[in-house]
Amino acid sequence: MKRSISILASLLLASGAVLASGDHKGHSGHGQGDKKAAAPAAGALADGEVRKIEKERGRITLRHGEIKNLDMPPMTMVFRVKDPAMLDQVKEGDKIGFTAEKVGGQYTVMSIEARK
Ligand SMILES: [Cu+2]
Repeated sequence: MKRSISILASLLLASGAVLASGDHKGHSGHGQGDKKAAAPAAGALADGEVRKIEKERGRITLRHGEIKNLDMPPMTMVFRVKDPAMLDQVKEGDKIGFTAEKVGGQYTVMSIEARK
């Protein structure tokens, strides 16, 4: 009895391994159609909270979470904004999702999405 159980277990393990590799293959084949896999870092929104807005200078101070594409840990800092008009969408204290890139050596907010 014990013996047949262990045979069954090894059969299950073997079929599990086959299933896992088949699944993996399927994923790499789907790569292009999967939006999240296609845009690993640049498209990911970072979390932020607006601390200060300086529209005339095109700047925003954010308390932000990790920014993966910039390899930046959470902190509060000043960003430039790509377009000062973006600052009309938000006010101090707002929670936002945003994307940032280093443009001309300066950290620049490229997009802002208000969060409720
Ligand atoms: Cu930062």
